[in-house]
Amino acid sequence: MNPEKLNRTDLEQLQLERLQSSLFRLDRNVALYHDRFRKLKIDIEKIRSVKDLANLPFTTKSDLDAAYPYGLFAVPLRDIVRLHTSSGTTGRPIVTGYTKNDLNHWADLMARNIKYSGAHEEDTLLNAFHYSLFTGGLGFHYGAEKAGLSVLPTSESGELRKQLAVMRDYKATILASTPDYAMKLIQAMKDEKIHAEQLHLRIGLFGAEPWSEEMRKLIESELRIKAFDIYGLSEVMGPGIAAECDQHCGLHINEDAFIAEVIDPATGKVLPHGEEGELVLTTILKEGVSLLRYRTGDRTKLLPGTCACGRTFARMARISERTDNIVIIRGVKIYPARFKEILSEMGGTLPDWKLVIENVNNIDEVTLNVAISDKIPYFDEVRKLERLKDDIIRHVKKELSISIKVHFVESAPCDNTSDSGECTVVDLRK
Ligand code: DLL
Repeated sequence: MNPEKLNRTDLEQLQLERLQSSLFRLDRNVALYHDRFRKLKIDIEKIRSVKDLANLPFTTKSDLDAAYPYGLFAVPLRDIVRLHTSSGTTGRPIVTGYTKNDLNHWADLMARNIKYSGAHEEDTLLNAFHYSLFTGGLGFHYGAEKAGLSVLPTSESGELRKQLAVMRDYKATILASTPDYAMKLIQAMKDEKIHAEQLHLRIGLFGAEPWSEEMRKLIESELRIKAFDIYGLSEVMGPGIAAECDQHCGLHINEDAFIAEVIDPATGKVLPHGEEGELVLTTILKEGVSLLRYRTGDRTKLLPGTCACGRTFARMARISERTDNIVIIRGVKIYPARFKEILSEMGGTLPDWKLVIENVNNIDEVTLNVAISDKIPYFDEVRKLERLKDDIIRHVKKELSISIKVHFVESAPCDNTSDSGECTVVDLRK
């Protein structure tokens, strides 16, 4: 049975069976869900159709945060074989765990999504997603191997020249990376006078951050490839939740593993296909950490109509933005409050600051403007200020894995400066 082409009735039957067993596991093994079902007087035996999902409670990022680190695990740690994390609402990450079965399913779903692009066993994929607690690196790695591709596990390296040499010499035909990293490689090609014809690329698989149609066209023409969007989030699994096929008419959701709903973020009401709102995902195959109606914070809509590729899985539009205040910089997800925490960790009274995120030549640039005042140590000594600047840059890099610029400015940089250090993030990319 190929679940990708099931008719709606059969697909919903498959989803219902998986949902029911997932609900029983959650009720039995996860205190948060067990207590919530009791409190809300929910009888999970009464879930008889996928539509009944709308009567069940949401899971939010704060639920995951409160359960740090293992409170939502549905199996004992001895059955967990891998852990990954994603950004939390506080300084603590969200931790997620996978059983052996989870890793097998994940690799299968990723292999499926990679093959949507036309990738096959003759292809060599250069994986420029970070190999780390982030799900991008290992998610693509095992998916590509399962699809029978040869994988170059380079990770996201700052040594762009070396990355390009590996790509060229080992004849990589597929690049997997954030769109931002692809733009950096394109810039490096210009600097090194490397032409797309000297490379062997034919496909690009991009995700982990929002990117536009305009950016797709640019990447496609500069690298002479076909570019595909892949979506996912670590709390739910990682990449491989939805991906574009060669029709490029939205991202097919892997509906044999996830049930997708789009809700009005203000009221929680389920919206019909075609209306934009917040994507909510329910996992129906996962064992380690299974989530019921998880509010992703991602804005999109489900697309009406069928896809010419013949797959019946529902399609969603590319993610337009977030419903919360998370900012995504080069694939790294950050709550603005983290900047405040980092600055306060550096000692002294909190300075007034403003974070400006710009897109310069399609590459994200981040500048922290800090007002010179007696709130910052050595505010009147240039040399020491320079050292402070370096310290902030280093500290942000260490804590958030992003490079920023720091500018000391004369006047208060914010409209809403206050003693609390609460200040604005100005995202000029929107
Ligand atoms: O970014 C997983 C991933 C890795 C997806 C590699 C695709 C490729 P997190 O770090 O947990 O996981 O971040 C998840 O990133 O909720 C979205 O806001 C954003 N995001 C992921 N993919 C896309 C995409 C990975 N294709 C968060 N377009 C999600 C727009 C995306 N935003």
